[in-house]
Amino acid sequence: MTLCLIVKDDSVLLGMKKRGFGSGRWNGFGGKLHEGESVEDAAKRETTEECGIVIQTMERVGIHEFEFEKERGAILEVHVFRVDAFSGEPEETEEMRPEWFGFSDIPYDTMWPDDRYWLPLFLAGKKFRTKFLFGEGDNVLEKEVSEVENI
Ligand code: 95L
Repeated sequence: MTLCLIVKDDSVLLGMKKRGFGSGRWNGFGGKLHEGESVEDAAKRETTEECGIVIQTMERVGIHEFEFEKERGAILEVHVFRVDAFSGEPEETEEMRPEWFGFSDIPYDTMWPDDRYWLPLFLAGKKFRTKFLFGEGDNVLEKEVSEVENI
């Protein structure tokens, strides 16, 4: 899976997910890979589908291993990209309502509960690897967050 965080000056673009997985939360953009598709292509495709932005350049800055207690053993691998050049203006779609948030104004209380542990590293320009185990209500039961030189 892919997760794109679009950065402009000291703000990041998040989307309020209107339906499906993660709805009611401010998410990054992205999703599952189609068959035969690279992670980069999937990241670009999903971002355009979800908010109209066309990615020009991006860098892979993190990788998450997410596991859910009710489905132990199945690891969801999520590649995180920082997007620093793009074209187009964010537009609302059936899936997402995009909005810019200043780095010091991130709505952690309305985001996936893991975000508060790694998004500060992202915003500081660091690279990272994480593992999270989620329980009931996507509570964080276990976490490992490390800053790395190379991803
Ligand atoms: N900005 N963060 C996200 O969009 C995000 C964060 N954590 C997650 C954990 C599990 C999952 F399935 C999805 C996400 C997720 N989209």
